[in-house]
Amino acid sequence: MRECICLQVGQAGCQIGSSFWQLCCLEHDIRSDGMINDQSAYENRVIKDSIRSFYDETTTGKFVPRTLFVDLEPSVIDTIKNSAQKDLFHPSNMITGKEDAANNYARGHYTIGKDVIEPTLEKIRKMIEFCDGFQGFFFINSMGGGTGAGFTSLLLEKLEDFNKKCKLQIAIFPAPQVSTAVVEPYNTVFATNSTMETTDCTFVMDNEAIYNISHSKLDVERPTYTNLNNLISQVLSSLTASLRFDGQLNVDMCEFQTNLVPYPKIHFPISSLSPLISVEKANHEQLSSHQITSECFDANNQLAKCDPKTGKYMSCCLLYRGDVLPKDVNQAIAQLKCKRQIRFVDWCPTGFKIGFNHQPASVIPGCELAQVSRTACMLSNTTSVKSLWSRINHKFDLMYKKRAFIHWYVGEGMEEGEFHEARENLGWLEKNYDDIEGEGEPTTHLEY
Ligand SMILES: Nc1nc2c(ncn2[C@@H]2O[C@H](COP(=O)(O)OP(=O)(O)OP(=O)(O)O)[C@@H](O)[C@H]2O)c(=O)[nH]1
Ligand SMILES: [Mg+2]
Repeated sequence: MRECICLQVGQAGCQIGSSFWQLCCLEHDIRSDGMINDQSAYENRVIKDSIRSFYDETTTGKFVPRTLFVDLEPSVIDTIKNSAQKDLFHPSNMITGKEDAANNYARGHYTIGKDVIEPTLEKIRKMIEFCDGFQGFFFINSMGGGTGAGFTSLLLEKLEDFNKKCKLQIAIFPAPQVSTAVVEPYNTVFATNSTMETTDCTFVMDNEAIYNISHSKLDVERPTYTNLNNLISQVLSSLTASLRFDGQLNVDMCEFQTNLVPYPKIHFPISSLSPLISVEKANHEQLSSHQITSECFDANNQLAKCDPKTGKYMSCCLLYRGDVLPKDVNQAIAQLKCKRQIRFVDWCPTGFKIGFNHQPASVIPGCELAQVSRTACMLSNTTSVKSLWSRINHKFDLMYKKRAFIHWYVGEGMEEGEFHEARENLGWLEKNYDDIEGEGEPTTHLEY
């Protein structure tokens, strides 16, 4: 058995985690109390082993998500404890403190976070001990929140010391439409800087692009976090499907990293989904494998706001679900590779990584996204993501030039030098994407 552990940190992490597990349970036919719906299938051992990569099975036949919720304040986790999922998660896998990090990375990392880090690490150690063949972690957290950015960075640093297993991260980047604090650019720069060192691969989920998809493509007038989280969960579900279902070629978490990360620190793939159609429109459209493949390269289907036409792809993974034939996909890819608008670096491997899962993707009841018979999710490492870094760096600079809000961070144990260092590293990151696009090699600073 190759077990994964999901770690959801802070408000965004916990809320997205709750949505992801709802979707996961639907896909595996698990009820909100953790029991398999179709008990006869369960008794006849039709339930496949792979499900145990994400769930622990109790002696009474209950499937308990192998997951830990952590927040420095209790309200978000209390809401989950009182929701329809109240019997799903193990209560001792929900850790809360008394007081949040007040949007301050330094509070999450240096002061308030200190009280919660030991119980969290202790719990993680126990969860790993309970595994037969632990393979790695999935982190879910915001980069703009005090807990999501600061505490997650602390946790990742501490984990480095005792567990070298794979660390993948789903990182939520801030958007003006749903922003909660002016200092989010500071937190995001600190968290990204830390993540460059501590994770193997960080998937960029940009609330701005996700908000736009929800509004423009799915006709939600004023998207809420629930709407955004429905879309993020779809990516997470595709990303983990090969680990959760039997009979897949790709059964190892590290395979994503091997395929998507050409240099250790150039590890920030973006994702796209297709089709993105609302329930109302679904009856009028049935997209072919060729169309859904081609749409994955469209900026409007990306969960990150950047223009793929201005950059070059270094690598792509295409994950299909439902009624999709490999020969159709191969044909679609061959055609796309000839298109001038889609550019690749000279050394991009000729074959894309492709995954098939014959079970169609599910959608959470009430979700605005239509359930269709075939879908695709693309994960790609593209140099166009540099525009995201330059937007964040620019916002950071506007405040930092005036030394605005710095006292809040210094007051919580941070040194002013850390501002300079983190910003410099993000500058390097931006420059390295430029170098790669110009067909140079990244500078030594970003190599081992
Ligand atoms: N997609 C998505 N983004 C969220 C959600 N909740 C918060 N965010 C975003 O996350 C950032 C704020 O971080 P939070 O996760 O709320 O903060 P936190 O980690 O709880 O940290 P503190 O409350 O400061 O201790 C903002 O950019 C929000 O827009 C959510 O459920 N979904
Ligand atoms: Mg919070």
